[in-house]
Amino acid sequence: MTDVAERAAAGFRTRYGESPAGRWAAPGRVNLIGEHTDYNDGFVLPFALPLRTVAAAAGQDGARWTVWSELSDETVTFGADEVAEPGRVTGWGAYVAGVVWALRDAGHDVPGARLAIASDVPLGAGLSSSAALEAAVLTALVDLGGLDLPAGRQPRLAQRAENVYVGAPTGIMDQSAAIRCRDGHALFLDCRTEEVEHIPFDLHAAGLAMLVVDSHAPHRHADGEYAARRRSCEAGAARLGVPALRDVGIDQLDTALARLDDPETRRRVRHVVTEDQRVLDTVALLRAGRVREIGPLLTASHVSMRDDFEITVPEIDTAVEAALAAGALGARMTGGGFGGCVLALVEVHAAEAVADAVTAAYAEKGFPAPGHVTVLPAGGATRLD
Ligand code: GAF
Repeated sequence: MTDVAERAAAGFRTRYGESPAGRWAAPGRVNLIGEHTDYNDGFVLPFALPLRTVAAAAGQDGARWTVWSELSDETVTFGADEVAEPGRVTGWGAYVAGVVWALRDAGHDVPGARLAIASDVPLGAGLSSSAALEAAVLTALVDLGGLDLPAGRQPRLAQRAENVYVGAPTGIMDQSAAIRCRDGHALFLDCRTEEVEHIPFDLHAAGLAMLVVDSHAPHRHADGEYAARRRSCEAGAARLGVPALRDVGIDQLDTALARLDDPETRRRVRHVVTEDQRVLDTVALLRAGRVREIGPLLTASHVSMRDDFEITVPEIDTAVEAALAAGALGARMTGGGFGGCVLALVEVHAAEAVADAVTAAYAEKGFPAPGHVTVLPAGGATRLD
């Protein structure tokens, strides 16, 4: 297939009869570790994928936005009325309208624009295609309008587009990854302060590879279950009298759990508190250059998601178990859960064998074949030309 940036430019030329003023790219992400910790004010450690969404764009007069996407080969047009309040544009166009709405709501004078979108980030695989779209559009509009919005403030705005305009109650991880990640590094993000540290993550030098297995599991009730997990965490924090579960340290966990009568809330709290600690432990190992030692933390994260947070599904657990049995150093589901992808940290020479073992385990259980790819950490949103 043609390069994604070329497809965006070609789409722009076909749709609008001229060349774009520029092209902006933003990546999908995987989360190395730190799941469902972002909306608990905790820690996450995602890295950007070399799969990107590209917006080819140019200004147009007035408060008018026209967006074509190669995915549906549809054009969506909206104006000031549709971005006056959330929810007026629906479907994929809502992510674009949401960005315009959030910028205007924050007081920015958003330029009218024509956009053409192309993407290599698969939809529905838990690789954050929505944040990639938001980030590509946001950076395009910021540049076209010369808006005063530094990269550090962009994720919160893109998150508002998703939370308020689209109506999905996500945390800030995905938008931060799409905007702030750096090539060759994982992004250590404190979701309360939004401080970041770029942690070198040189798999190649360590003789390792990161295998991403797409479970191809249908997302079963993912939206409702995500919101339910969020409510449980908030209930747990309220019961413990802290602003967020991030405020419960690992050394206070046992005392905190003893104060919670509801076993389900106890399990949810235990996941978040231990997961925050696993992020900190992973960061410490990576800072010390001990990359292969993070494997057990990845696997422990998976067990916690499976048993305490209860967000895995049979296809995902099968992939993790098969990867570990075939020699992966660690494996875990990545992303919001109920489907999506599994990460397996493997020796470079073992990547194919581990992928084959997962495929064989799927066949044995009668699941549709999984997809797989090995990835290296890539950079965040950027202007291409
Ligand atoms: C989804 C959300 F969008 C993120 O904010 C995060 O909560 C993640 O699930 C779970 O870690 O990707």
